[in-house]
Parts: sequence; C-alpha cells; structure tokens
Amino acid sequence: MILDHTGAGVGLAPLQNGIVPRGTRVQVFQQIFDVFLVLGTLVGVVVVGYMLYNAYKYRADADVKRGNEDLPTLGELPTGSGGGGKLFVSFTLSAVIVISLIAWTYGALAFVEDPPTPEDTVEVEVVGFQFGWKFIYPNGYQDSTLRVPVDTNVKLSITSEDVFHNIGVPELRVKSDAIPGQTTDTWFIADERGTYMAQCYELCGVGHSYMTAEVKVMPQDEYEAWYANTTAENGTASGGNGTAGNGTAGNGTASNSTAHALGGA
Ligand SMILES: [Cu+2]
Repeated sequence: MILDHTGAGVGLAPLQNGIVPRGTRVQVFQQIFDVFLVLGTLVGVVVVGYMLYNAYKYRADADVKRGNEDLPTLGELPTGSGGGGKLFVSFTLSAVIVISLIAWTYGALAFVEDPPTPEDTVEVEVVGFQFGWKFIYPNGYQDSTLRVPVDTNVKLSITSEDVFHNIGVPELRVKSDAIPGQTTDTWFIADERGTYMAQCYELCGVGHSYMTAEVKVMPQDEYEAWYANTTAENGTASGGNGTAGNGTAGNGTASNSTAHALGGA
C-alpha cells in the first residue's frame, strides 16, 4: 500500500492501519476522493437502476400484459402497503452511509488539520508581500525559493507583511492564508523529489499573478549539506520592496517594477 512509503520516514507508521487514512496530504485527499467517487458511483447506479426498473415495471401498457388489476388508476390516492418497510430500509441505509461518511471524512480532515509532529520536522516561516514570498529558516536564512528535504514533515508558519495573501502548492495539496498580524500553520510532506510551484491564491494587487515561488524538494543529505552552508547573512531575500522576487526566473523584473512603482507613489 502506498501509505507505507512515506509513513516509514516520518514516524507515522503505527497510525496507518486504521480505517482513517494517514500519510501525506496527497494520500489523505486522494483516499477521500476515491471513497466519495466509489460510494457516489454506487449510490448513483442503485438510484438510477431502481428508477429505470420501476419505469419499466409501471410502463403505460404494463397492466394489459401482466393482467395486474391492483395497479392504481389515474387520480387514485395511494393507500400504502407493506407497513413502510421499503421506506424504513432506504432511510436507515442512507442514514448509516451518510453518517459514517461524515464521521470518516471528519476523522481524515482532523488528522490533516492537526497531525502528529515528528522530531525531524523542518520548520520554515513564510512571509508574503506584494509581490513575492520570503522563506525564513530557523537559523535566520532567508530565501525566495523554498528548499525542503524529501519524505520529511515540513511545518510552515505563514504570515504577510502587507495585505491578505494565500500560499498554495497544488501538487502537494497544501494551501493556507497569509494574513498580516496573524500566523497560520500548515504542513506537508513531499514524497517525490523535484521542483514544484507555489503561488498566491488571494487576489492581492497588480503583481498577484507573478507572485510565485519555487519549491525544491531535495534528497535528505543534499538538503542537510545545503542548509549547513546557510546563515542569516547570506540569504537572498530581503525587505518588503520586492527584491526577493529576483530569485525566481521570469518574474523578478515584473515584481520589482510593480513594487517600486507602488512604493514611489
Ligand atoms: Cu498575494
């Protein structure tokens, strides 16, 4: 099962055998999607199938063919039959399915909202500004690119230094508000190396669509070697005047000119 892959590295293994999914956000949300897809399809097939069956059974010329004189005639009020057995079964079944689904989804989302924090968690502060992102590491190092080790729990503490922003990395299923004067915590685990794109999801001004950042997921040893060489002084990100945007190919110029134009107004 895919859950084993990531769980082993982050100390979540004992929790994974339960009904409620554990693992990376990608795995949890995928399982929720799968369960809803399968159950939704099943309910759809039963409902549409039963409807078609009855449409055929009670078709206009049915009583002629079957010689069934019990069929209601047009305008006749239904008298009921069977003591509501069918109604009881369908109500009970629906209630059981809906309530279990709510409980199960709630359990899964409660885990996503507040997961156990393993000891090797990498903590990064994220500061949004018009128009870019600063990633600040515990040693004070700042960068406009987020570098994290693979298969490791990453905790982000997100805030903004001007207006509302929202940082999201769709591929990692992580997205969170960046509100001035307030810190929002979220987390993710990337189980594949590579470069992902973080971007702003809150319309925050003219440079909003350029407000992206790279997320580089590195092998553990490479990350540690890289982090060992960082200090508070050698960071590339600085201040709130848009210079942090320089690190991102293609959008640095746009962010800078916009930010400077605003600053000079
Ligand atoms: Cu923004």
